[in-house]
Amino acid sequence: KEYKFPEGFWWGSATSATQIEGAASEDGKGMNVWDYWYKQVPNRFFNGVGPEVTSDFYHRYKEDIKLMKEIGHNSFRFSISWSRLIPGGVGEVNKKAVDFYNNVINELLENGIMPIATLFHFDMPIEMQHIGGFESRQVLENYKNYAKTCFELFGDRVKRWITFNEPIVPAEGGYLYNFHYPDIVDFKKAIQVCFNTVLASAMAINEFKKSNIKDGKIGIVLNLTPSYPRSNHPADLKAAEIADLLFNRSFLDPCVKGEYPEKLVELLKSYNHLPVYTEDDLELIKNNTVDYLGVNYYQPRRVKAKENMPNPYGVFTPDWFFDEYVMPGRRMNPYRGWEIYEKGIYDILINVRDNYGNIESYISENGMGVEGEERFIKDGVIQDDYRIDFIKGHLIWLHKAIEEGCNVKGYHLWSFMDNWSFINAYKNRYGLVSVDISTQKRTIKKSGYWYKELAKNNGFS
Ligand code: BGP
Repeated sequence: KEYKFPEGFWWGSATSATQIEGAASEDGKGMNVWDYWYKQVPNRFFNGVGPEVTSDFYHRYKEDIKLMKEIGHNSFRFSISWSRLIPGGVGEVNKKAVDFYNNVINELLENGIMPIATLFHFDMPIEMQHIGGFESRQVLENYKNYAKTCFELFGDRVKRWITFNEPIVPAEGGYLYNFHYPDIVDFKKAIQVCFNTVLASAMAINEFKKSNIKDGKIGIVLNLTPSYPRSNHPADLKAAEIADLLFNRSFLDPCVKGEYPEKLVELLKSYNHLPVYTEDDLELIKNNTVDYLGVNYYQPRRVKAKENMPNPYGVFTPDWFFDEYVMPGRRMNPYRGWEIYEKGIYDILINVRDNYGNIESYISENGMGVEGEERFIKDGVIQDDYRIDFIKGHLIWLHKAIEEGCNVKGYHLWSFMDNWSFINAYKNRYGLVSVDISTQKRTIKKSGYWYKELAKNNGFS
């Protein structure tokens, strides 16, 4: 069968500043939570490989953008580093950072690649985290001003903006499950941080509307994890519904529809865990929904009812409401450990079509992490057929969703090149282009050549 995609479909990839730029203490960049945390716990996740150099995009962006063009990209998502642009998070703009982002944007445009800029991809300036991060109203104001600065500086050329990448992840990682700084466990704070990031996103959107960017759109990128119940037993269904409310609808509803699901509000209220907010906050959220939605999809969530009553003296976390389970017969990515379930991408998009006004969307991340890819090198090229199969499998379902009327504009792979991961540094590789971190040499993988054909033919068969 031939899978053709709509004309003008965006074929590209996504990255983020901390994960590719390097130059973490060069040219006036301030410290962010990652630079700081790595110094505290260099071996906890990162195996002694920190964010100082990563894939050196800061110095090699020209060469990299040429490679993007070579492998057929017509669009590319990168993030602006707040701590590079405004060291310390507030105050003077760093001229060197402005030059760098101008160069990147201009280079992309000259190569016919549409830039999509993310304002925040997990990289809080450390000074801002030390005054409370997104728990603090002052930090929300500072984020808003940073966003405004970005629109003013780059909005004449960047027409696609993203307020946040996966905003739930810093809340989960930093306030519930110990994989981001500040590394605490506090469900109430996590909920407040979630609410405040939704609010911050609305504040940025409000600024965007006031700016004089013409023909621009602003959206958000959410990691949506369809929540599949083990069975149709009411207890399993309820568990899956709660997981969906907490992990998907807590962002999807306010960002797209401007309001929170009543069931979520009731649930949090009954546990005395509503965040602190004002009527004005709710108004602002209501009036500043996104123009489009980025969907990151890696794996589904398999949910069943709790088997054991949670310990009433234990710490209260979302795990009180459901258990995750291993679905018999599930397919795993053998090189990283996540379930592969391609239909998830279709289920997400049909849900967006039917329940979220079929808002314009695109797949902003999807990808396959692989440990030890060197073992697949033949004739100097990584023969990553598994990645090609992974992409194809998802594109077949994406194609079906589009055929059934879903308003999807593009597909971006995570990632353009191998990069530094927030939970395992360079262990798992995701790129279409490999990076040798000792020499910084780039080599296109087999998947990169395949992606080029995909983009050229606007589809595959
Ligand atoms: C997403 C993030 C990316 C990226 C990716 C891969 O959640 O938006 O920044 O890191 O996951 O995950 P990992 O690096 O943990 O394998």
